[in-house]
Amino acid sequence: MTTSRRKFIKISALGFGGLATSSSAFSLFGVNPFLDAAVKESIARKFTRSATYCEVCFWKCAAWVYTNEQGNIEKIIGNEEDTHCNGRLCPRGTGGVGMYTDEDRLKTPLIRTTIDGEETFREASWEEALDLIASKFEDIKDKYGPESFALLKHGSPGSHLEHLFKAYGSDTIAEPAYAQCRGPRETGFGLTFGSWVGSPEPTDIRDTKCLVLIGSHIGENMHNSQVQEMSDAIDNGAKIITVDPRFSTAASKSDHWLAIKPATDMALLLSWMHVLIEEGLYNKKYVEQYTLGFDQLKAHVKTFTPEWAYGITTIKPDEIRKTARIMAAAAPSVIVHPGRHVTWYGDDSQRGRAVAILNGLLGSWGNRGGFYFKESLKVPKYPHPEYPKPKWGWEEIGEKYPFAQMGITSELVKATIDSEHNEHPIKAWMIAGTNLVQTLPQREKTIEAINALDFLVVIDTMPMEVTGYADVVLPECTYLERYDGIRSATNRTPSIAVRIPAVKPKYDSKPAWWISKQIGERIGLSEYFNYNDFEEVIEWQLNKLGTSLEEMKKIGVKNFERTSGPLYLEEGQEYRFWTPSGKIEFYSQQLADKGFDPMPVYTKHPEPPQGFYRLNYGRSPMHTFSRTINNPNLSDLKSENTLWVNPKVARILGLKKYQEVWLKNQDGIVSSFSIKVRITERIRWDSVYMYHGFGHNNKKLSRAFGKGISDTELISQTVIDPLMGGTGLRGNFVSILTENPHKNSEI
Ligand SMILES: Nc1nc2c(c(=O)[nH]1)N[C@H]1C(S)=C(S)[C@@H](COP(=O)(O)OP(=O)(O)OC[C@H]3O[C@@H](n4cnc5c(=O)[nH]c(N)nc54)[C@H](O)[C@@H]3O)O[C@H]1N2
Ligand SMILES: Nc1nc2c(c(=O)[nH]1)N[C@H]1C(S)=C(S)[C@@H](COP(=O)(O)OP(=O)(O)OC[C@H]3O[C@@H](n4cnc5c(=O)[nH]c(N)nc54)[C@H](O)[C@@H]3O)O[C@H]1N2
Ligand code: SF4
Ligand SMILES: [Mo]
Repeated sequence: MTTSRRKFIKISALGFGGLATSSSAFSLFGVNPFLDAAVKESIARKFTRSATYCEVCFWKCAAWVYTNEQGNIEKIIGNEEDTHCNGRLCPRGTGGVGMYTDEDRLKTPLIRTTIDGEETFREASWEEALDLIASKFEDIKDKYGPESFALLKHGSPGSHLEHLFKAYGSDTIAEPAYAQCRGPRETGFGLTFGSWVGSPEPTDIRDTKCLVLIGSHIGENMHNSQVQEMSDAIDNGAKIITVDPRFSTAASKSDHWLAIKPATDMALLLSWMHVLIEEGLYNKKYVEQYTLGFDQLKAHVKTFTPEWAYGITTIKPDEIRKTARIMAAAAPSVIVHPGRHVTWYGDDSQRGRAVAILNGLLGSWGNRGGFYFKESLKVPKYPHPEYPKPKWGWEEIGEKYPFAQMGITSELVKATIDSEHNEHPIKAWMIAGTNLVQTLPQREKTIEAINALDFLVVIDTMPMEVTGYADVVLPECTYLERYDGIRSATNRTPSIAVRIPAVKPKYDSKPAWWISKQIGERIGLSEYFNYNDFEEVIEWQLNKLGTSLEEMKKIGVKNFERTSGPLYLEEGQEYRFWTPSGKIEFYSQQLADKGFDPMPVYTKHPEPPQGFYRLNYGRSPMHTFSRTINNPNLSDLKSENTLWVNPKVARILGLKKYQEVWLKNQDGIVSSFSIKVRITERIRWDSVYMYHGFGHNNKKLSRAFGKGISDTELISQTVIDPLMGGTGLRGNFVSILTENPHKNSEI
């Protein structure tokens, strides 16, 4: 069985970097060609290796960068001691060197200027650009207060700039990795178990007997150790149940693929609970000892029979019963995966609750093969004066979402547009490491907000869409050219990893820590940046952790013993969860008190109108969002996305394989570019599917410009999660145009 599953992914294009074929179920992972000791030795002679952790996505695998005698980067390979990668990087991580070599990179600071009535950028010195930014920090503070300067960020540069903003007096900070990504599951699991899921998810996939994936498309979603563990679990005979309207890679490796009708997962989850309870299959001892509200839950799900769910989800009652029994048989070594990008339909925190409750019924939290108790090391804070207390921050902005735990990007956007009439006016943004134009739904709102700003500074490595809107653009050097904060990993065992520059910054680019310090010093915050080089900060922190920079340069990763106790609950162990009741809360009084459903309910979501298809999207295994599409190594592997169309739809519309089409959404928004049709049974007839991140419209991206369609530009409708403010992105519908709608216009 495993052999035929293995065959499914045929990746032939992994030519660069000397990747060999993998023996794992997911053949996308390169076997590390350096594992052989002899090869290792020869490398040691010719190459210098520097420790880093990868910034191509946010899994942060620890790696070694090999530079040759000329100082050029030859290879990046995984650090064998690292729990995030076990010595193997995903194709994106191996191709990370392309971030460094990309000749389209931002090369100098740029300042917006007007020449002959036309707005353009002119090159500037760091001195001039930083002086200008510093003066804007002062202006905003004098006129409105520091709170009116917002930071929108993602990834490593974010933490350096967060320090600057907090020292300056602003906590108006947000990132799309919350309200457009995993926020709702954190709220759902937080309300149920009292703890966030966090990253990496503490899913004990390695030892599981049954893995249930609700949407999450591990294998295309290339979060490294998770893919590796899933592959091992398959080899060890674990049952895989995948719920996805699309035949994903994970579905192809599953024992049960439930091809659910989109937007109906809640009905399936409730029905699974019904079966577990009615058939007495739930984990009785666990439920008795650790949970609260079982009787209410039992009454609540009484009518949610598989027959009821069949009418909603199109999944046969038999299949629902059978899969519930498989989970119960594996329990507690079973994982109903929390998912990660979960901002789908607006009731996402409640779907997160349903997933959490199901895990509670099965007793998987705190048990081998379910969810382990994670542990990480606290990196001591480098000494600095206390931050001033802002008068307001992200919590006060916009609509109130009582269970939001981080800044909500979309509320920040709204508050910026309306800043004239707002008691919390947002007048300036700094954007670092997030391409908001390709990332936030309702693009016209993002642009409206940008237009309403007094000042916008963007810190990026590439001339991405968002840089085009800036008043000042600052080129950051890539992760391969800089120090960054210590990576403290949350895992079965704690570990730390360091990022040491492997090469000198190309062009006139600089690291974010340096940018923060330079701005800080210009605005009277020198005492918050009491070091000459970030190396000193790391050295100080590493000494406190009982190691040194010298040691870490040699080993890259240091693993520590656990100190918080065992990975799992002992049989019958007393345990207090971090919820108000100390129990796993099936019934949530916190929700009831705030006027929300205390237990999840199914609500019907809109369906595609006649002639329209639901816009479904996901991850390209070879890319990370929009950030790698121009990467010379990775664009070679996948240069454009395609539109997955069911053969039935192709027949009705007369579409041919690879035909070029355009899309128009329910609000009349037409895609800027075309996309080629891929006719496949793997997508339902009511939806179309594409990889996210393509369709770049900045001409400065020589490889990525105009390649494929951006799903983001077609997402003009969102449904907001009333618990935490996440934006549900999957309620948009498109029609397929076969004639070029831009024939008479120029883009
Ligand atoms: N290669 C690669 N890997 C990545 C990333 C990347 O950019 N590239 N990004 C990382 C990040 S930040 C995140 S958040 C994760 C996201 O990865 P996941 O959390 O796995 O993302 P999802 O959106 O849950 O999964 C997309 C899948 O949901 C299915 N789907 C669509 N609608 C429905 C529905 O109504 N019901 C169900 N059950 N399924 C549905 C789609 O068909 C698709 O297969 O990926 C991470 N991994
Ligand atoms: N339509 C749609 N929207 C989505 C999603 C989707 O699937 N579809 N996914 C959502 C999810 S799950 C997430 S997490 C978000 C992610 O969205 P973003 O955080 O915006 O991710 P990217 O698109 O990769 O943009 C990252 C930016 O950082 C820049 N960058 C890369 N490395 C560095 C660096 O070292 N320093 C600096 N300063 N900049 C750097 C890149 O050039 C790029 O401009 O998007 C969300 N939005
Ligand atoms: S999963 Fe891949 S891209 Fe992400 S950090 Fe690891 S190697 Fe880099
Ligand atoms: Mo994400």
